[in-house]
Amino acid sequence: MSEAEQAPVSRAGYVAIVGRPNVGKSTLLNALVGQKVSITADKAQTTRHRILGIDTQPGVQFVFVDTPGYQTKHSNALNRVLNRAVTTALADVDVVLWVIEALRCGPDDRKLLSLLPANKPVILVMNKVDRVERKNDLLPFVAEVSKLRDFAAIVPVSATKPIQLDVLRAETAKQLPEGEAMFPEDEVTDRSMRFMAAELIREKVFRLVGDELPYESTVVIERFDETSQPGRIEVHANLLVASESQRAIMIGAGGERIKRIGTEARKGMEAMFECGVHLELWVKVKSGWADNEAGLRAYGYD
Ligand SMILES: Nc1nc2c(ncn2[C@@H]2O[C@H](COP(=O)(O)OP(=O)(O)OP(=O)(O)O)[C@@H](O)[C@H]2O)c(=O)[nH]1
Ligand SMILES: [Mg+2]
Repeated sequence: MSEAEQAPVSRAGYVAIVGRPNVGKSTLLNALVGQKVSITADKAQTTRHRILGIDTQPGVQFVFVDTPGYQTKHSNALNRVLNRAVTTALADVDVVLWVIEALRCGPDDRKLLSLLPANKPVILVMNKVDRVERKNDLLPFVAEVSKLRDFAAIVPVSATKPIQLDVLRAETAKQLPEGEAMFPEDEVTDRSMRFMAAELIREKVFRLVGDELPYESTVVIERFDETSQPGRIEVHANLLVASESQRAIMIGAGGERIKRIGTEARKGMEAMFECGVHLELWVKVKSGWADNEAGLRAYGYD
C-alpha cells in the first residue's frame, strides 16, 4: 500500500444525491462507490429508499445518500412517501449534489432546486454528457443554469462512461467538514444483504416488466438463510401485485416472465454476495398495498 492510501481520514461528511426521476442518481452513486449498492433501471422512480453508499479515499470519506427521484406529477401515498424521503434526506447532509441531465433543465428539475436548503452548498451535476453530440451546446446551457443558484461548483459528468467523476469527488471533498471517518473504511453501504436481495428482485421487475406494473408491485423477503447450506444463501420472496390480472402479467405465458425475473435476480445476488444463491419467488395478490401510508410502513417504506 502506498503512503497516500494510508492517509488517515481527516474530512468526512454526508452528500445527498437528489434530482428528478431517471436522471441517473443511483448509477452515479454506484460509480462513485465503485460497486453496485443501489438498483437502476430506465424507468422513473426505481429508487424507493434512502440508501447510503460509502466511498473512503485517502484522507476523505464520502457518505453519499441516494434518494428517490423527486416528482411532481402524481400524488398517491407512495409518491408522497418518496418525496418526503428526499426532503428529509436533505436535512442531515453537508453537501447536496443536484443532478440534472445535460442540456435538459425542466420545471420538474427547477421545482426540486427551489426546495434545496438555502444554507447548504449545492453542486450542480450535469449527468449523461456522453449523450451530448455537440459539445459546443454545453457552454450556453451551463451559462443558463448557473444563474439559478450560487452553486459551489458545476460539473458535467457521465456516470456510465465514466467521465469526470474524479473532478466531482474533488469538488465535493472541498465542501466536507473536517472530521474522522464515520464508517469502517471497507464498508460500502448501510443496508443489509436481505434488503439488497429484495432490491435486486425489484430491479429486475423494473427492467423486465413494461409500463405501470412495476409501480404497482413490491417485494417482501420471507426467508433469508445464510446457514442452511455452506456457501449458499436460501432466499424466499413474495412479489406483491395489486390484482389477479397483474399477477398473470407478472407470471407471463407459461411462467416465462417470472422465471426470467428469478434467474436474473439470482445472478445479481450471486455477483453481489459472492456466493451461490437459491431463490424461490412467488407472485401474490395484495390489493391496496401502496394506497395508504400505514400499509406502506408495513412494507418498509418509511
Ligand atoms: N447515457 C447515459 N445513461 C445514463 C448515465 N447515467 C445513468 N444512465 C441511465 O439512466 C437510466 C436511469 O438511471 P438511474 O440511475 O436508475 O436513475 P435515477 O435517477 O436513480 O432514477 P430514479 O431512482 O428512478 O429516480 C438508466 O438506464 C441508466 O443506465 C450516463 O451517464 N449516461
Ligand atoms: Mg435511483
